[in-house]
Amino acid sequence: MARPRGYCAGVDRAVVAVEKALEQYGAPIYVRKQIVHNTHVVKTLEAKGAIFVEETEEVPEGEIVVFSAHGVSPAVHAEAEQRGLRTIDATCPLVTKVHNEARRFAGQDYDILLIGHEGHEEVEGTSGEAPDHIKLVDGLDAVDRVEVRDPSRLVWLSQTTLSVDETNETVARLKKRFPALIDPPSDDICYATQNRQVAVKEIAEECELVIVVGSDNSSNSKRLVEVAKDYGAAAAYLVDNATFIRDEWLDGVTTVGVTSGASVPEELVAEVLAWLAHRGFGDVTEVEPVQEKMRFALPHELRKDLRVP
Ligand code: 0CH
Ligand code: SF4
Repeated sequence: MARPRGYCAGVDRAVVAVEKALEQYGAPIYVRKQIVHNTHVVKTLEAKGAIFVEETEEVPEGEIVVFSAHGVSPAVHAEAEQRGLRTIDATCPLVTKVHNEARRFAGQDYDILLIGHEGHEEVEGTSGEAPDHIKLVDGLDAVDRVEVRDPSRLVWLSQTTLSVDETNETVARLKKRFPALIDPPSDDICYATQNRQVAVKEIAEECELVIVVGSDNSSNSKRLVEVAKDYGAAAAYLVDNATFIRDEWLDGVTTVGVTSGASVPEELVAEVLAWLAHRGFGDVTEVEPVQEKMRFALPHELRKDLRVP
């Protein structure tokens, strides 16, 4: 077992924000996009009265809408205001930090090379802060294609949930092409993404199989599968829950590694452990190379209304 794994502070805050909003204001509470990229979390909140929508235009006027942990562009805030919606912004503070960096550098007329995955909600939100200044760099191959206005006034920023190693490679290649490229003031790949990668690296080499619990659309969970393979796991698979594990994956295996993405509730990991124990893999050791203690306060729009904040 790799530790840290599972919920990060930003996911915990976002999920609790929806739960508290349901308790405080009553159902329905609308949520724009999946609050975090986890099927089980979304289904559980739906059962409690949350309604997930793709865009704010689907939310009836005057209702409450929660923005997901991945963040939204200023245009989405403006649309919500225009429609008279009450908003609770569950954007992780570490995503907001990247938005602030983007605004600041764009204000100084830098072009910003944003390393991230095309179409990912976080990238759409961050890009929306300064669409004229931000160019997306999606992977190593995109480095040679990106066009900038002035190569002497360039900074790179990134999505918070990328592979640290792959991003370092992309930055190295960008710097070859643009020697004046400057680094962000602090890491954009967040502490939780980094720590989960450090922990899976520690166990990967000893494992013939690594099971990563997480949903298909979860960037940070998918990166854990890649990192496990890069660091010596013979095989690594992403599973939404224990029912997706196949018996044949255990053929010839003596040691299994288990971890989970930042949007994954621990109960899903417990079910995977039970599945493994049932098949003779009941002797569990936890490896914890980094200790995590981060916590974030709930969104202020909600805190002010809570009787016991
Ligand atoms: O890893 P991604 O960004 O796809 O999102 P997730 O699985 O919901 O994990 C939480 C990260 C939220 C924003 O950084
Ligand atoms: Fe925040 Fe990082 Fe968690 Fe994303 S993965 S919600 S940036 S702490």
